[in-house]
Amino acid sequence: MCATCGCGAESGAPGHDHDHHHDHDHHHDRPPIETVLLEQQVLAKNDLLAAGIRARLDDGGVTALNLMSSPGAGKTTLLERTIADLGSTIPVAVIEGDQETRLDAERIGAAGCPVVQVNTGAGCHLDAQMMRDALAVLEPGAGTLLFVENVGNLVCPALFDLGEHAKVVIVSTPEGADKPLKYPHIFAVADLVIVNKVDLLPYVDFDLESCSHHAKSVNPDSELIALSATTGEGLDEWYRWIARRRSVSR
Ligand SMILES: Nc1nc2c(ncn2[C@@H]2O[C@H](COP(=O)(O)OP(=O)(O)OP(=O)(O)O)[C@@H](O)[C@H]2O)c(=O)[nH]1
Ligand SMILES: [Mg+2]
Repeated sequence: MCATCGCGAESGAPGHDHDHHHDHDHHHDRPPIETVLLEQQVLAKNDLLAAGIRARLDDGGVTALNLMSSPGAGKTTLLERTIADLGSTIPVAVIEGDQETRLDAERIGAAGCPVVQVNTGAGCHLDAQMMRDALAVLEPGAGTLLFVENVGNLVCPALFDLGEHAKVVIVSTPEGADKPLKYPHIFAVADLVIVNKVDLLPYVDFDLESCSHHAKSVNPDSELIALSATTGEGLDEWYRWIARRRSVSR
């Protein structure tokens, strides 16, 4: 199991090289403190790499947004819709993170957008090294709005800075309004919480006000937008939020 995020990935698993040169715990005589220090080192190394990526994106005039959610909350659907609506006026590019397959990259490519797929194997999140490798292939030009679709998971992606300018957490109405309370770490680092699938509100037990209240209780600075990536309801507010982020990072 990966000691950094506890995700179950083996040390050295494809896409999950956290520099695991340690042996694991009780089989050896190492004091537990060493594991803690190693975790700190892995995250510190990631943060350093991420800071370099952010500086290069700033220099290149690229605004990067990291989309995170549980599997199936609607990240790719929202991206397809956003590319269709903004792609003719803004250069958009996407880095797709999934454990396996190129399915999401194919959907984004079909929407007419440059895309790189990163497969993390047993890993449960993207990290700054993967982001750097993907950027070397993608080479986004000045003014690009770069979306990163993280691996579907509300836990580990919270830990890893990718050098993005903002983190967006999507929760969809069938998942329940309690998600900010149950997965507080990811909501604590979110700049924006999107409640997706509001078209299903008549059919599911989801209280938008409680979700908003829970999100604010975990992170008073986060904003919240309710929308439907399929019907288009609420998308205008999402596009206004993107425009504000682009003007801030420029
Ligand atoms: N009713 C409804 N369904 C939606 C909406 N957005 C996405 N879906 C559906 O939800 C399912 C999952 O959507 P995806 O966009 O693939 O979700 P994802 O977050 O990218 O999933 P992973 O990449 O596997 O983590 C698909 O069947 C979508 O059609 C929405 O606003 N309303
Ligand atoms: Mg997806």
